[in-house]
Amino acid sequence: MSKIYLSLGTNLGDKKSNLEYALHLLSEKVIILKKSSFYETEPVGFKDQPWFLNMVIEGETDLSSGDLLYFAKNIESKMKRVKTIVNGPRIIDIDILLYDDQEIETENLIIPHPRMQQRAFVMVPLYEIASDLIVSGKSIKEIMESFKGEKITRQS
Ligand code: PH2
Ligand code: MG
Ligand code: MG
Repeated sequence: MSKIYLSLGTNLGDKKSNLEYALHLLSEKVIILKKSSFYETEPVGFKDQPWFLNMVIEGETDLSSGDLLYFAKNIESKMKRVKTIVNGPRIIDIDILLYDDQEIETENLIIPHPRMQQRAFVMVPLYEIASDLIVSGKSIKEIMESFKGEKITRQS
């Protein structure tokens, strides 16, 4: 079994149901050990779109990193994700953040996720469920110190 961290995000339709359905589909091949709260987050990258609902999970899986990517992409297709603009609106996005302590760089997968350290919508929920985690040699607290007010609120 490998320990994995995934980031989930959605900004179309019933966002909470989208996350819950994605978790349900993920649970077919991923044992979900921890779930962060849901976070309402300001869009990063492309501003003119609805706010996102984001969360992070910790899990275990027998899938290889490549198979996990394929499995996650399959869930996105099953949920009818349509690719429009880069960083644009989506019904569901499932990104692999970490896979054990591995550093992976293939044509379609880089782990640790190359942008995770810049994104409050990833690091804040990750801190909630794994405050002691070290990412590329840095504590999450250390990483979060460089954030500049990207708006994010935990849903009650
Ligand atoms: N995902 C992106 C780009 N921008 N912004 C927020 N707030 N949440 C996301 O999940 C997100 C984003 C690309 O995957
Ligand atoms: Mg993404
Ligand atoms: Mg993605």
